Amino acid sequence: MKYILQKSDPKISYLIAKELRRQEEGMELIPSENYASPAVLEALGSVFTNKYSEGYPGRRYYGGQENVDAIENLALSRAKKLFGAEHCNVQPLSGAPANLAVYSALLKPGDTVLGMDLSCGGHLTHGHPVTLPAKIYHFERYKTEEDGKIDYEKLRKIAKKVKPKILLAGFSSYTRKINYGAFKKIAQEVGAISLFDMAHVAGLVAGKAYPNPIAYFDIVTTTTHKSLRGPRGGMILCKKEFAQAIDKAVFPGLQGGPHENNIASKAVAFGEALLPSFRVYAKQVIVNAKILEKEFKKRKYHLVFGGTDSHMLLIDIVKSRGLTGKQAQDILDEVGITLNKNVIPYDLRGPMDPSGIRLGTPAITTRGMKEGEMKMIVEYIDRAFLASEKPRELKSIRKDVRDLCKQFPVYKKSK
Ligand code: DSN
Repeated sequence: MKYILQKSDPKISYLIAKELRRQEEGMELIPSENYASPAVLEALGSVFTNKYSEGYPGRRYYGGQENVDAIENLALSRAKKLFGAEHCNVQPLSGAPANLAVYSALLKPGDTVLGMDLSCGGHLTHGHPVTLPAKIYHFERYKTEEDGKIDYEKLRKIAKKVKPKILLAGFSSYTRKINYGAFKKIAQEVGAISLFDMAHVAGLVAGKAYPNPIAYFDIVTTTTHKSLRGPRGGMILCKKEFAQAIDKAVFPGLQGGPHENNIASKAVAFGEALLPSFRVYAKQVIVNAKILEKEFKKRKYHLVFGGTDSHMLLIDIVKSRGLTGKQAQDILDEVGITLNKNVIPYDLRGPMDPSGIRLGTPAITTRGMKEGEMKMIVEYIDRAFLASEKPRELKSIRKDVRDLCKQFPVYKKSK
């Protein structure tokens, strides 16, 4: 890639080049990360960043909107086609603002939301006490069982007891499929609005490799990066009856001028996700995750929730290798493998040094890695844990990782 910045701001240019090198030479296993295409990046860096466009297509507060409206309409129609949604809002700046917009559209302060506990795979924005929504609304939580499954009868009982206004499904470290039909039934039974946060699996849904939640939930939120491989951003899909409340909550409720450069970039990513090649990609993401599962199991690693149905694995690394999550993450950082420490259900350790590590396959699959490479990655990871006190061995694994990554260039191939 060529940077004009090289001359105008060499310090920033240097750091961008260094980050590009880190991404090219490192094995990216953080399950919420991916490599956006050069086309997605080009749209993101386009002149749409210069434009103010408060409002929605055809109803803006500033002039000069003919191109902005066309871009936003394209993003909306592509997103609706991709997921089969009745209504879409592409303006949320990211996943947290998208979820906050839904809460503020549908709830009064003090109203109850029933969502999954963070340690059992939920997400901070699903009502963790440290977040703003938790200070405004009342969050109740359901947990997973010892075997990693959700007990829907138990969930039904909790829902009947706490009478949520919103029944929330979705996760950031839960690795199993959930029963959409059961959620829908429970929501209907207790008169709740059903919400699914599909941020982690949106790309898999778009690629038809994972069940589509749209028909089951009143509202679906997502980020557009992660497995969907777009720019960093958020999106809300919903039934028509909620459209007006959602749109009002996003603007003017929570946000000002939408980031139309980001929306242009989302439109490009949705266009890419509509191509047949994206289906091949999404399928391979899951195939790769299943190979990781198999290889880790072969080496007697303890997989939380018993394994995976998606792109992501959660490993109890204390039980597996006697390391804490932070120790494991730090060792792998040394050899150029990036993943994240993560809490596990009923974790006795804190979030800064929990008992688990979380990893996934969206980014390495974008690079073109397949079954054979997955086996090598698990071998490198296991070797690194065994060699944690041996700097020379770690150095040699770092070289192996770099050599493998070099065979699967991300951006350099498009030179
Ligand atoms: N930070 C994201 C993740 O890693 O899952 C969720 O917001």
